[in-house]
Amino acid sequence: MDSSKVKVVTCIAPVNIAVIKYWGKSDENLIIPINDSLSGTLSMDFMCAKTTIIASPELQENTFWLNGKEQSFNNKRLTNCLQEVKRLASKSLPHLNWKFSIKSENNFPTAAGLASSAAGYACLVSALAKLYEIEDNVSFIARMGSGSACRSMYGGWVLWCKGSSPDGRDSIAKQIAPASHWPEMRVLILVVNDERKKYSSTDAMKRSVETSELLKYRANQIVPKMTKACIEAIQKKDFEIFAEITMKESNSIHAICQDTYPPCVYLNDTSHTVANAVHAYNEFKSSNKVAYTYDAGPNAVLYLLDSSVDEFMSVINYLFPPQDTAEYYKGLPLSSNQL
Ligand code: 2P0
Repeated sequence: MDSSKVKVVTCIAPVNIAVIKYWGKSDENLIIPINDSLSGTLSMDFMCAKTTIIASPELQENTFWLNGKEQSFNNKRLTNCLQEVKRLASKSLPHLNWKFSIKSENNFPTAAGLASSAAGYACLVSALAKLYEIEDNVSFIARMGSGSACRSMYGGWVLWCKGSSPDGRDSIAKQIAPASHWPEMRVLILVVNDERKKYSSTDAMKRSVETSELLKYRANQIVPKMTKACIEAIQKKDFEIFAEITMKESNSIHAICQDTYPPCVYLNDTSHTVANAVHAYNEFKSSNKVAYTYDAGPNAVLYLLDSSVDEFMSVINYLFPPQDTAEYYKGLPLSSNQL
């Protein structure tokens, strides 16, 4: 291939783990959430998505490969992201209308409730923005690929404001504190099950919006207070309050999942054993030393400070001896990088 007729960009993007959860949309097409959410972005050294885009006038068609399997380009979310990125790009770019090949890979299980779509779309949109030389904040475009992806566009502690504009232009993510603000913070991921989840979070949250009366109360009454308190706890580095909010928030969305009809149950006995162990450990220590949170799957994500990692790991090893199916990634730090 003639090198003047080819453009290649590669990006990597991290996973984020919400402490205030996104659950429910007010606009399914634009992916506008019914509540704000707040997350920590993990360091890219451990779990990330990697995307390479090759653009050339010599390519005959657009192609998209995810983890070695070709995907259809006929996907509304992908088309929406592409359309928005191209709208922001300078019309004079010579490669604006070249065809391209996208290759994306995750170095961790895909669609197993480990935020793979967040890292995946954050990475794809960052790569497209780089390809088309866009400098603006493109978190609202990542959001159109997968809601939680907008939070993976920043490192550290990130707030996704639901916004109020009907076109979703102000439904964007912003960093509230870099990872360096709370460098002792660690995340422990206990992989209870790495199979694809039973119900996609997209379908499940739609069903919750349609059938759960509790969801309205959660979105309007609970989340605004929790979000404000959680931001304050992060700013003050108050782990006691941070942990309580994180666990209550996780319990809140799983209560909503139970209230959804028919219910979408993600947690299993192992998930409950881990949550019980966290409460027992915190009680033994007379303060919150560990916080659990669960997304759309049974895998436990634990937030804890560096000083608690070794001791709590020994509790986990006691409960789940290493030959058991539960695996863990030890004490992941947060990332401070902005993509
Ligand atoms: C979160 N989750 O805040 C919540 C908690 C799962 C449980 O964001 O439909 O894959 O693509 O916008 O982003 C998962 O939702 O859903 C998610 P779509 P997404 O992390």
